[in-house]
Formats: sequence, C-alpha cells, structure tokens
Amino acid sequence: EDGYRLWLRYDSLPKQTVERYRPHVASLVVQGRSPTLAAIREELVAGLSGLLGTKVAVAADLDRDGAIIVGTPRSSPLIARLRLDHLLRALGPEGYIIRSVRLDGRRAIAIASDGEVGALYGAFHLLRLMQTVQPLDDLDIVERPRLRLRILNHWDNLDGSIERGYAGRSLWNWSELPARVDQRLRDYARACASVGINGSVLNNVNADARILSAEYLRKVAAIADAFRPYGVRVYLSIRFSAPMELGGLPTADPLDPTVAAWWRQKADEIYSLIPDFGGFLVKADSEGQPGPRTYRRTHADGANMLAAALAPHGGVVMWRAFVYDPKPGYDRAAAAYDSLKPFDGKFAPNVLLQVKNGPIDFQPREPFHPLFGAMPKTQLMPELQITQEYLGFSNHLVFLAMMWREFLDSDTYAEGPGSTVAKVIDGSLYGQRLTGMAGVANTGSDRNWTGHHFAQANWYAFGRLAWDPNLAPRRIAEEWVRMTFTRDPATAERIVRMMLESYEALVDYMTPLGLHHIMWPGHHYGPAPWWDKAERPDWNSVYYHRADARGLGFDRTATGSDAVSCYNPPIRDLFANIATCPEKFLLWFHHVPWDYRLLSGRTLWDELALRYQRGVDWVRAARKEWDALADRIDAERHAEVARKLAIQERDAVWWRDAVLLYFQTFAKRPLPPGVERPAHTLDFYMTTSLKW
Ligand code: BDP
Repeated sequence: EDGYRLWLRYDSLPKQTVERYRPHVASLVVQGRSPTLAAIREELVAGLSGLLGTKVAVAADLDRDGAIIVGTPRSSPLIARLRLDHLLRALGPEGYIIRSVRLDGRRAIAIASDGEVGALYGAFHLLRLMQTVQPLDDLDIVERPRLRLRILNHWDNLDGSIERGYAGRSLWNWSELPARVDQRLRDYARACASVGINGSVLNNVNADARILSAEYLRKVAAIADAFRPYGVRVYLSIRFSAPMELGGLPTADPLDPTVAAWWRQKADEIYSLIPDFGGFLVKADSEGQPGPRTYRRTHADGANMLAAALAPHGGVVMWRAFVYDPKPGYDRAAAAYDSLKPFDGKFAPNVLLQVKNGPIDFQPREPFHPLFGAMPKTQLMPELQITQEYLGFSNHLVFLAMMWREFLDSDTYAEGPGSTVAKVIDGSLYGQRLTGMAGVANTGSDRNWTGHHFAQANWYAFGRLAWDPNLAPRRIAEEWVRMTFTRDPATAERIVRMMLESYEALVDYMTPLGLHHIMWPGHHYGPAPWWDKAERPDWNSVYYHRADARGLGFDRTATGSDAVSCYNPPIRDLFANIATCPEKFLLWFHHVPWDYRLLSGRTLWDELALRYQRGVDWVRAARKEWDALADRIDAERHAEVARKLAIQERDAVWWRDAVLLYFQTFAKRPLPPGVERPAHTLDFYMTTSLKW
C-alpha cells in the first residue's frame, strides 16, 4: 500500500456488491483495433476483474446478457446499431453516454462516444461508479467536458529537478529518452485520462531554450507517443529568445520577419514529429524571462507571432498574465490588470491568456484576479497551483477543491450579477470557442506520486473541476476517498469532513483575514512576516502586510493604492468599504486599526490571535481523528499520513507563534485568553527557518 495506484485501485468489492454487479458485467465487448481501444480493453479487464474478483470474459460480439459494450459508431458495429450518432456528435469526441440498453433481446451497458478518447473517459466513469459502489441498473449518463483544454503544467527542468516540486524528481527521464520510455509515463497518462485531463506541458515556464532543439524534440515525441492512446497531448513551455539561443539570430523581435520565419519552421519541425502537438505555454517579460518588451513590442505582438506559427497545425498559445513590473508607487495586485487589460480583443483566435486565480501569486487565499471580470473579448484560462508552494509543500493536508470552488464561484459582475468566474471561463458568458484550465502539477518520482497521500486528491480534484467547473468539493472528496482509502461510508464521511475543513484551517494558521505573502523568502516554507531585505519592494513581506503602530493590512482603496478599482461595481464597492468587505479579505484591501471591531465583536488583534489558535486546534483535532481511524486504514498509508500530520502541527504552532510575536511588536497588546504562549522569543523565529 504505497499509494502508487492512486485512485485506480480496483481491489475486490464486498461479496454482496459483487453479487449485485455480476449480472451487469458478464462480458466485455470492445470491438476494433487501435491503441486507445486497446487501452480501454486493458483498463476494463483489469478494473472489472479486480473489482469483481474474477476474470471478466472478453468477447468479440454480443453473445450473452450483461455485456459491457464500448466504442464509437465507427469502431463498433454494436455501438453503431444504437443509432446515437446525432447525440454523440453533439457531445463531441470527448463526451460520452453510458446507457443500459437492449440489443437483440440481450441486456447490455453501452459506453458510447463520437471519439475513442471519449469512450475511454466513459470506461473510467463506469469503473468509478463501481469503485464507489453506485448502482448499475438503468444507467443513463450523459457527460461532456465544459472546458476544452484541461492541462497540467509541469515546472520540470531539463536536469530532472522540479521548480516548486515536493514529490521527488521529474517523471521525464530525459537522459534515457527516447530509447527507453518508463512504464510510469503510461500510468501517469492513465491517471490523467481517468479524470479527463487532456494535456501536459512538460517543462518549466522558466524555460530552457534547448527543449526546442532537435535532440530534445525527439525525446518529447517519445513521451507524446506514450500519452497519445490516453488522449493526453503534449505542450511545451518556450523561451521567447530561443531564435537567438538556438537559431543564432541577432534578435527575437516578434515583428522581425526572420524571427517569425524561425518560429514557423520550428513549428513545422515539431509537427512533423508530433502531429497532435498541443502548443506553447509562454512566460514572457516576467521575473527576468525574455519577452517582446525588449523590442518595445506588446504582449499581443509576442503571442500573435507565435500563434501564427502554430495556427496552420491547429496549435494554441497559452500566454501567461503573470507580469508585474515595479514602478514607483505601484501595487502588484493591479500590475497584470494594468498591463493586459488594454489588449482585450487584440489576441489571435488560437491564443488563451493564462491567468492565475488571484492577483498576487498562489497565496493560501486571494480574491479572484480582476482580469476575469475585465476581458470579455479574450479567451481567459485560469492557472491554479496544485503543488503547494505556499501551502506547506507536500507536508500539509489541505484539500484545494475548497479554494478553487471559492474562486470559480466568485462573481465578477462583468455582465451583472451571476457573472461568476466559472461562467467567464467556460464560454457561457461570452461564447468563446477556446476554453481551458491549467494546474501546476504536484507530481514527481516519489512512489506515491505526490509526496503526501492526500495531495493525490488535489490532482484528482483539479481534473474533475477542469471537466466540470461546477462540481461540489464534497462530491469530489467523497469519490476520491471511496476510491483510495475506504468504502465504508462512516469512515469515508469522517475523512471527507477532515478534507473539507482543512483549507479554512490552513488559512487560519498561515494567513487569516486577508494576510498574504508573509512566507519565508525563496523557499516559501514557514513564516517570515519581518522580511524586508529584498531589493524589490514587492518581494518583501512588509510590503504586503504594512503593520504599524496604528494597525495592519494593505490599503487598496482610494486612500491607498486603489487596486480595488480593478473590480467591477458593486463588488468593487463592497471590497472598498471596510464595513462590507468580507472579513476573509479584510487585510487584503484595508489597513485596519488594531482595535477595530470585527463581526465577532472582538478587536482585530484579538481575532487575529484567535484565528491562528483555531488553526492549530484544528490540526490537533485532525491528528486525533486520524489516529482514531488506525484500524480502518491500511497500516502503511495510515502511518505515513500520521507522520505528515505531526509535521503539520509543528508548523501550525510555529506559524502562530512567529507571526503573533512579530505583529505584537506593533500592536503592543497581550495575547487574548485562549491563545497559547509561544515557546521561543521572536528573535529565535527570525533567525531560524522552519525546515520541511
Ligand atoms: C512563483 C514561483 C516561481 C514561479 C512563478 C511563476 O515562486 O517559482 O516561476 O511563480 O508562476 O509563485 O512564474
């Protein structure tokens, strides 16, 4: 039980359930031959046989009651006879139907799609129904993805290290590729497909130009070959100056014809090796990365030039909006809005603007990025961070679906009330053709893929939400827990509850009430609210919390940076008014006096201290709860999670003590009753970095 199998475990179901299922699963009929059809057959044979505890019969045709028939109207004459073509076409090549049918008087379950990958998704759906012990009678399931591009972003470097990776080394073993392709790559693609992820950007956004060299492209092609049966397309992060570094050109000016020609030729070369290559992800003019600005060109100039090279092949450009150039008096929270909003409607049709969920940087909690309410003529693609850079690495148990739900449900008011982020991105508000969602992956070479067993749930949740941004976190957690840890409903419910509470608890012990970016510089593990040594002001913690004798928080209203004006009314006015600003964003938008009374009736100082304590209390309770589940979970995974929870408690205590001691030097007030006294002096925390 090392966690390698993720949520695709297929251990045999209880006898009673097997008895109920057996009449529905007497044989498997996957007609036709192709790598994807073979993958479907393989997955269903393993899954059904495992779950039922006996080998399922593979048949060439319908020869008995209780067949599972899978395919497309083209691959399977049986599926064709169901006359679902019209409906299937409407669902697209990734949509599918799972239906209880009768053919020639025989009962069967049909999994039908217009595309083979859609049929594969349907196969995984059927397995999920069984893994989570759902009935198989009278099935009539119709599914299609709400977003077209559902993509993992790997921040993997060519030397095998992973930027912000906490689960070992890169899964791509560049030195042995293309000669040897690890079985693990196939298992990665299986896992992705099982939740509908259909793209993978293989390399770090801080890109090495060499990824586009002939040598590396052959390696990339081998990975693409391994992923293809599972419908996972390969994308690459490119370095904007690659025409100079690889091509020897004197410039990378996007409007220089030789530069554009270099990219066109490079695209042709890529597609000759990888006909279904997805496209480019670009971090330009950001944190030292090269970009169009060097040549006084715009983001649109840069993105559109690359888009023109990819367009003949059907590829896309995902242009990142993570740009923030310091100017005197500027507020980082408004920087991307200021630089990109003017280009609304100026991007080519095969460009998506990839925007982080919040305006700063993957903090435990941020309000939604204002660009989501400000670019109606641009295809906006959110970028979520699955890897826990600012959320305790792979040591802390935190179920991120809660954060993502909050983000997707945020109302931008772009077209009046109800203009939620989910509707902006899925095309229902503006009808854009290209939609998508990106997640910075948390996978690595660790045997359990993600370092923490519970971090697997975040990979799972990302895929499920990219498939349907309206799914409830509870439902996602229930599925995942039943597929990974236990099918016992009472035990599952206790674990689900822990997961659902974990996000708010983490915010409590790290950055409650709208605090942000007070992590230790560089590695971002543990607290350092005192940090003020970076040369750029916005790389310092003190820039973000602005503690002084009067109070705490960043005034982003008209009396301060006025970044709040990037939001549409009435949400702008709601945030801007200290009396109506949701308390979870209070210190994000306001500089608040220490004695200001919150909804609880307590002063800011007291409430802050009690939130930190509440976070610690939760982790302690979670540890007890987990210990109490010892006899209900396999010993190996139970012990590993328990060890991580002990670290989480140590860290939560450390966060509370370090942050409160530091802010106390401004607030000059005692800790309220109920808040434990710190074990060390402030000096200790300021000179000791928390270790992971
Ligand atoms: C920051 C990370 C940095 C990334 C950057 C980005 O600290 O490693 O390169 O985001 O998203 O959060 O480009």
